[in-house]
Amino acid sequence: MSTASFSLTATDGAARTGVISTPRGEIRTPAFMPVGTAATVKAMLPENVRATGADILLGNTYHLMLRPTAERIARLGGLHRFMNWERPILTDSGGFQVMSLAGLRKLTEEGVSFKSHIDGSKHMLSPERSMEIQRLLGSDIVMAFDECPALPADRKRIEESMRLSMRWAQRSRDAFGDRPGHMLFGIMQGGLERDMREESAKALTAIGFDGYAVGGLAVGEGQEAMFSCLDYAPGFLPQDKPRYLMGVGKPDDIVGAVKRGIDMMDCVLPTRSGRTGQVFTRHGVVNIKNARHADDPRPLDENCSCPACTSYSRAYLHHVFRAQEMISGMLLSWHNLQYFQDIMAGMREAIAGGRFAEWEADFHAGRAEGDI
Ligand code: PRF
Ligand code: ZN
Repeated sequence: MSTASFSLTATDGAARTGVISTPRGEIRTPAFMPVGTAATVKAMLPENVRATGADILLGNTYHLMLRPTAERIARLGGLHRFMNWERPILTDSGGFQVMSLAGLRKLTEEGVSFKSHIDGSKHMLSPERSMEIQRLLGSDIVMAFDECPALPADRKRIEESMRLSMRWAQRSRDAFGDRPGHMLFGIMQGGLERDMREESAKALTAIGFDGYAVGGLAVGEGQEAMFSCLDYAPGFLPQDKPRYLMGVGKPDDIVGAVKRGIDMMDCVLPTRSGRTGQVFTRHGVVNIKNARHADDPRPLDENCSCPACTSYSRAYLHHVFRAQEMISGMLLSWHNLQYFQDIMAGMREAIAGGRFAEWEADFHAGRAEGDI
């Protein structure tokens, strides 16, 4: 019987590096998970996502239950085979996407009913239904079903929502059952209230999960407030289990989160920005649509190993973006994913060598604030 486990290999200050072992492969941490919402990392072939260094992708219960449905994916052999990605997949549980995307929602103790943003059809999600969908998909890392209030929110709203999420966490644990080789992660809530974060962490650790997410951040509070929360929140969680910061972030958010003890992250930023012409480089953000790139024969980033940088000029990337050619989204998504994975690899190596502070100083040096 194969199982999944986490082992820490080194720490440097609060930063950690380690490996999550699953039957579908190892996840080196700190890990960045590219987002494959609709059973595809947009504009990328799975083998090319792997080539950037990704060990794991994120999928979404909400989108897949609506289209093409979890039952259809199960009949077709599960999400891994369906999308041709045989390595680990983490799936989000759906509640967060219902709140941000669905029309007409109704929240009760039982769960949430809502109308599809695609065709207006009626659906419901509960802890039990979310666990069933994530099992049908064949997810390796299943997320508990939670509710995440937008910030700012008053203390009373944060408290009630967090306690509901903790009751749902227990129901998620009960419904998930015992599935060797698959992990179930709990999700901490509690907004920016320190005592709520502590209460949430205690509730989750009492239930017992294979990993713990910090939810409810990057929802409008700003980087400074998020970092203040991350100065204490990871410390409330068990040392020996992975910690996942959901939906984060920009390169400097990711570095600041790892510095504070986060092991895993996901964000649409590298792929979404790739499709809108925003490119992340070690010198700062490049907007490829800017006219000053039109005659520029230089690569985007001379130090990057991706095809956009090794085989094309800024002038070409500017041209195909302006002409709305499909290759534009492909090349820029690839570059951004490569850049994010290079940051993760750099941090893993620096933490292992006890050089995280030097690495971080290097990362911040030579980065411009605005567009470059
Ligand atoms: N909960 C879940 N998914 C999420 C979040 C959350 O709080 C966030 C918050 N940044 C992103 N994705 N289930
Ligand atoms: Zn590149």
